[in-house]
Order: sequence, then C-alpha cells, then structure tokens
Amino acid sequence: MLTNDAQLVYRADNHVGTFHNEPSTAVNCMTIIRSKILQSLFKPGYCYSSQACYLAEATLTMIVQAMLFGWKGATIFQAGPSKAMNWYGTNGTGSHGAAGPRVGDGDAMCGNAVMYDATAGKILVIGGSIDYQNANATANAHIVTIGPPMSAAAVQTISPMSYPRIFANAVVLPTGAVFISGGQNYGIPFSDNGSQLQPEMWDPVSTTFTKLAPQAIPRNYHSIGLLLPDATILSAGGGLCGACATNHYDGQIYSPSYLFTPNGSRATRPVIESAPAQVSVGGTLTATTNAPVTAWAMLRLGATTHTVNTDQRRIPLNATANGTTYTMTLPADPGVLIPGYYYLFAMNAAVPSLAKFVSVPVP
Ligand SMILES: [Cu+2]
Repeated sequence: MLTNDAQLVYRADNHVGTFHNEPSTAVNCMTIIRSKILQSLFKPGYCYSSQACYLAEATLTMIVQAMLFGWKGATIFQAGPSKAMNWYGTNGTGSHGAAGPRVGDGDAMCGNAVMYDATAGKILVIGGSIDYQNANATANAHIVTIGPPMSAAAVQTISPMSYPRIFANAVVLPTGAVFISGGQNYGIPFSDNGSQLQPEMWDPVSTTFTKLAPQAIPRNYHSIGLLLPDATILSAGGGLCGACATNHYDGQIYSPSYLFTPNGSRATRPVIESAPAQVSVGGTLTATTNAPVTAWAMLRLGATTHTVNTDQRRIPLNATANGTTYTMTLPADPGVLIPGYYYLFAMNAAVPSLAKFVSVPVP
C-alpha cells in the first residue's frame, strides 16, 4: 500500500531452491499497480508495460520475502533480505536508488523486519539466513534508520538475539517492544528440527533481548504472529503442507508482562472511553480515558505470511492533556501514517488499554 492510491507489487520466483547470489533473474517484476489494473499481477509472466509503470529492476538479488516499507514522498524502502538495501520511487515511471548495506549483517533471507517507530524511521531487522533453506540461521540484530527518501540508511549493529532464527515471527507492541517467536536454527521448510521454542522480547530503549516463557508448539515455516486488540499476541500455525508431519493447526496466545503486576496479578488497564473511528493524515486525534495515562500509540493492523509482516508499524503519539482528554497531532506525511486500519492504545506506564479501531483514509 502506498500513499498515492497505488500499490507496489513485486513478483519473484519462490520455492525453487537457493536464491543466494543469484543474478537479477531472481526478480522478475517490480510494478506499480494502480487500482484499476490490480488483476494483472496474478497473470503469469512479467511486467505489463502497457498498463503499469516499470520500476528499475536493476541488479537486485535476494528480494524474495522482501522487507518493503512504504515511506515519505511515495517511496518504498527495502530493508532486506539482501544485505544491500534499496529505495524505489513510484512517481512517474518509477525510480531506484541504493540505500547502502546493512553493515555488520549478511543476507537475511526469511528474517524479520519491524518498523517499531515510524515517526523516527526506525526498523528492527533480525535473524534470517544466507539461503532460503539448508543453511544456518543468524541471531544478528540491527537498527536501520531511514530519513529522506533515496538517502543512505543509518545502520546500528546491536546485541544479537538469544537464538538464531529463520522463519520466525516478530510483532511490535504498543510500547515499542518487539516480541519474537518461533523459527529454526537451521532453515528447513516443513520441518520442526532445530525449533526455537523460547520467544524473546526486544526492548527499544536498552536495545537488548530478554528470553520469555517457552512455547509448547513449534512455530516454523508458514507460522504467523499477530498483535491482537487486547495487546496480547497470537502465535499460530506452521507446516500447513498437506499430509506432512509438521502441520500445526492450532495457536497460542502470549500475554506480555505489561498485563501483570510484579506479584503476578492482573494489572489495572486504562480504558479509552471515546476515540474517533476515523482520523486524517496530518489531522488531530482527540480521545478520552477513564483515568490519566502516560503514552499513546497507533499500531497498524498486521497481515503476515512467510515471516513477512511489513503492514504492521507503530506510530507513537505525543498527547496534550486536559484532564483525561488527550489531543494528539498526527504525522503529516502519508508515508509515515500509511492509510489503513490501526489499533489505538493508551498506556499508563507500560500497561496498555484495549485498542480502539481507527481508520486512516487515503488523503
Ligand atoms: Cu510457502
């Protein structure tokens, strides 16, 4: 989803063996699709030059399971999985620019990328492998910070995850922490060998990972992780490969520690008593709560498959309080506040409310 009523669509041959260091044939097509011709992307073949605008296919490799983020100025930032990061412009006939390497990292096939603070252009990139399968996963962790479109991204290597992971899921929480679950230490689709059963939580302030209570069921290839409107996380699926032995037709709910007091009882959650159903890019959002709160955030609803969930993003909001009425100015760039549906959370310290659903229409 982009900001100018268009979608960037990429097509790449998938599930055909190694993609590491393949030449540009790994990318068959990057196309800007306007809404009226959306159906064309499902046809076999390549780009449709008569209907859509070509983007530079350039010399891209490793764009299967692409880490693509809509951004300012109708651009898309590609954080991975290739070590080389890229920009794509969607105005006119499209454009391509290098964004520099993820210094300190290798290719991160089937790793995770999470925009945990869109207002600051912050993306956490973790794990992955040099190959789609039959290779060791890494525990690498980097903070990639983007600013002006087409400029080099800043890359910070941080302490690695506790475990190497490929095919894991990563979910940003209202606080900006990132929950990471599942994956394998060695990538084998449709296998539970080397399952990482212990999730971990990344803290954006300390930039470190903390191990959490183990899961009972492996969550590997084809598994999902999604934030729910009560600020818990659904960790589900895996396998889903016909009659094979590693199908997991079930799910688990993880309740983060912010829902509990130090003695283990349930924390008292703030309540959003009123909030608008729809807000505008660059507009204001006024909401009321049942008691004073200390922070607000909008989290875009995720959609995930094959470890990729670049629909999710977190927009922290600064609020001006008048009693328990809070007024927030929303980001003015639709590349930051990407149109769509969001959870709105109020937090008292780190304890989140239940979410209210807020939609952001295309400006
Ligand atoms: Cu698949």
